[in-house]
Amino acid sequence: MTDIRVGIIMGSQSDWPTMREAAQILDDLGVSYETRIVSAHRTPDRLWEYGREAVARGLQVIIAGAGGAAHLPGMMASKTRVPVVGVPVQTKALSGVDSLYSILQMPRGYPVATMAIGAAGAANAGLMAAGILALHDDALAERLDTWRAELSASIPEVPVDD
Ligand code: RP5
Repeated sequence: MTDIRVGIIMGSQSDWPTMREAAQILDDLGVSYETRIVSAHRTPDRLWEYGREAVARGLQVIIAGAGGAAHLPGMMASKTRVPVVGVPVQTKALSGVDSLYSILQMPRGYPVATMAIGAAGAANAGLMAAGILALHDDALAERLDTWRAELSASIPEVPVDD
């Protein structure tokens, strides 16, 4: 058992600029996490082992980001009951719509909570993970409420010229 509560996994090093948005949110909110490159296609054994050990290691949420034929989140959801939050990474060829469709349309029984394409989706994955953990962590719930209130307060009421 580890005190790491969230696993941020991604199909490639090239996904990290997107997935670090999730890590940043978890840093801001004081949530412990680990980061790993786990590819459904290039390292299937690593994927299987990560999923097989996730519950025993104490992971409570897995954020999984991938692009293109983005099978990582769905395959991870098939291997563990730890909730999987999927992040479709934006691609050059199809702008991430390929990633989105690959992650979104799971068959009944193995859900993936699918976020928006790209950086906003990765940041929201961090917030989704924090919200899940906050259900049983009052201090985190307070930090998340403060984070949300600060974001809300930062939005101007009146638009200005550039
Ligand atoms: C996917 O293929 C990865 O998640 C990544 O988004 C995409 C491209 O990977 P690289 O060729 O950049 O390693 O498996």
